[in-house]
Amino acid sequence: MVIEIIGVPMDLGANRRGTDMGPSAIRYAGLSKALRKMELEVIDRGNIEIPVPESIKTENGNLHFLAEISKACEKLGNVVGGILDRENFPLILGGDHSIAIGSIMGVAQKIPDIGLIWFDAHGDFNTLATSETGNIHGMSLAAACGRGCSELVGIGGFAPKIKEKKMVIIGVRDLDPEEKEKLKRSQVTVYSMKKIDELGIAKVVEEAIRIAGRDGSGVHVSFDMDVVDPSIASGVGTPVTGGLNYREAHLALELIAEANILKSLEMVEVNPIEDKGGNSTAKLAVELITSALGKRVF
Ligand code: HAR
Ligand code: MN
Ligand code: MN
Repeated sequence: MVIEIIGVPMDLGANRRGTDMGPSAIRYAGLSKALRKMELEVIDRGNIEIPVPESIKTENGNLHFLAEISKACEKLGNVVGGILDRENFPLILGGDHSIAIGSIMGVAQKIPDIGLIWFDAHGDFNTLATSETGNIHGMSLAAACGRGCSELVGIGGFAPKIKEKKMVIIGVRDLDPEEKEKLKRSQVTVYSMKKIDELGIAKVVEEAIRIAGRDGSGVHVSFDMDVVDPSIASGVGTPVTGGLNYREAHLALELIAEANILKSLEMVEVNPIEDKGGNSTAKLAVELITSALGKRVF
């Protein structure tokens, strides 16, 4: 399998700087080397060009940096589509989670009926009407469902990108009040941390694979590093206590690898500025990527 890496140094969708350095941090943590050690072929396509926030003069008041994010997502979607056309595997490095709109555009364009497994402490199910921040990284899953403003929803010229019935969120523990209600009324399947505590991560992921992977069209995994507990992943933009532990995070991705359903993967929200342990969050991201791509101890 040939892995094509594409970095998206995006922080326009979040309220603090730093996730723009995520792709560098993950590369610096030894990503290519780790993948080549697994005998995977790796092509690094570099980064999508993203404007620096301080250089943007007129900013959309309600949806922060809407025009710039839409444009970047469209570009990313086309790059991801190209990787799939070459029958290679897209590995997308974020960047804040707004980039998922672009990743999903690219995958859904090439693989109709793709499923989605979304690991996150958050729901990212806001729209302008419900968001308390105006930050687009809190709206990207909703946009992929066809919910929200037309600029985001219509990226790539089609909507919804994926059917809600084939979307699963794992690890949620921080939802805004209206976001929660909207998510409850949707057809997205949500496994909160409470559910993981009750059922165990293996059972939850097994169910997620069944739901997102039904009809055999494969899944895209969008992995927000803040799903992992901040005690081992401090370098994220919006940490929330009570997340996945080290083995739960690995096992989730190991089970997905074993199921042979993974069509593309993105790792987002690594913010090395916030990291309390050197570059430990990016290092964990590299390890988790190897698990998702099939690294086996035995
Ligand atoms: N729900 C909040 C908002 O809409 C927090 C956004 C989430 N932050 C993320 N995304 N890292 O998962 O602004
Ligand atoms: Mn997120
Ligand atoms: Mn999050």
